[in-house]
Amino acid sequence: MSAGLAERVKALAQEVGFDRAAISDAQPLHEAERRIKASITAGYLDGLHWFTTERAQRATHPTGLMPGARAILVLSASYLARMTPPAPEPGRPRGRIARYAWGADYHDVLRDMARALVERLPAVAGRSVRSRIFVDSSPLAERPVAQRAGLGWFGKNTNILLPGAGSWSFLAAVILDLDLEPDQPLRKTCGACTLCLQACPTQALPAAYVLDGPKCISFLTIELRAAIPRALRPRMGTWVFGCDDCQEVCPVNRKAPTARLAALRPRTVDDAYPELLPLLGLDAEGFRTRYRGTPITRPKLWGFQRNVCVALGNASDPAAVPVLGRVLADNDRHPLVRGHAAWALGRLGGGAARRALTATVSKSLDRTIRAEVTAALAMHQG
Ligand code: B12
Repeated sequence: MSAGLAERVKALAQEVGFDRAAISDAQPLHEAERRIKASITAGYLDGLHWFTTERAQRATHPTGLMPGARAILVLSASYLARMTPPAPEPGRPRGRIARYAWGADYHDVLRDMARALVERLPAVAGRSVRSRIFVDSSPLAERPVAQRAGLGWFGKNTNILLPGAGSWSFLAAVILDLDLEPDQPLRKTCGACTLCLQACPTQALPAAYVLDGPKCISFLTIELRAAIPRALRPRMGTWVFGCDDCQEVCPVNRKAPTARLAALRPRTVDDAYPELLPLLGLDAEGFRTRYRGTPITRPKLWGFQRNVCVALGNASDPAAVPVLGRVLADNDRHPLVRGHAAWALGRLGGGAARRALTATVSKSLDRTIRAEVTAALAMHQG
């Protein structure tokens, strides 16, 4: 077991751009396996069709992910950027994008750094090194392994909090066939603080360390490939991609320093607080051009515009009414975008919104759009 080699590997991680590095052994993560399987049973991972008990098993058994695994190098990179929201301007409502998606796609940025690290490992170890890189896309329970390596502790909002840096950090891991001295888990906890549990607008944190995924705004705006449940829409505020509500209230996060990786920073104010109405004008090509290389392409154009409609419903700006009316009437649009435009018209209220909704009643409409129009008209009456 080499402590000196562990320190040299961690120093290399910083040289290639990671902020922090810590080492875990490659033993199974039994506690995480139990908790993740309990989450699946409770329905907290519903909607993520790939998140099966088989995946939970694999994600918590590092030697199954790389035979011969001896240690796991766990890495972090801060994505905390600061951007002051522009003053509200009537007629130009804006939405919000979660901080982690303000800049380039972190999968690419962190994977490139991890590859650079792996390439230099043989020179540091004095022999060839077998390794496997994990940046979210492949199954490894990254948060539990980061906790075991002492990189941070589990916050009650389920995110890993790093001492002095909070949770505004991505995680990555490299399984290695090197014998490296493991670090010890931290003794820190969130104490009696429950601010994050109270702050979640959709009550997606039913208890400390438990996330009810199907209620999480991050899930609803990024992963859900269907209609957003109507009861949750009014609580989503103006988030159009991801959500930071449970992180923004965290006292540990208030003291965090900003990220050193320039690629993860926003270039313009619209990368963080996009003007909403122009987003409904994007076609597939315009969407790709604008968001290529960022995480925002994940929900596809229709999923993103579905979210934009909900945000417009919540933004209370009457300038949205004619635009939403045109979206609702447009046969070439995805039915879910049209349906959510109807909901937004119902939520905004007023004569013009009602006229836009009633104008569609006589038309032949997809069943799901018709149900949304009926529900939206009922909101006007209520
Ligand atoms: C699926 C997923 C999601 C789903 C979550 C579904 C769910 N119900 O968990 C959705 C889409 C909602 C999501 C949202 C977000 N995600 Co996400 N997500 C993942 C992913 C791919 C898997 C997470 C997972 O396995 N979830 C299943 C749950 C049950 O397991 P878990 O979270 O790992 O850990 C739980 C248990 O294992 C248990 N546990 C295990 N051992 C121990 C030990 C102790 C002592 C305790 C107390 C608890 C405990 O507690 C945890 C909470 O239940 C990871 C990447 C990865 N491969 O790990 C990123 C990841 C967790 N996400 C990340 C981020 C940044 C986010 C968002 C902040 C993005 C945003 N701003 O919108 C939000 C945060 C929402 C939140 N409060 O958690 C980061 C988190 C970084 C960090 N510092 O913690 C990760 C690690 C990606 C990365 N590589 O950086 N995400």
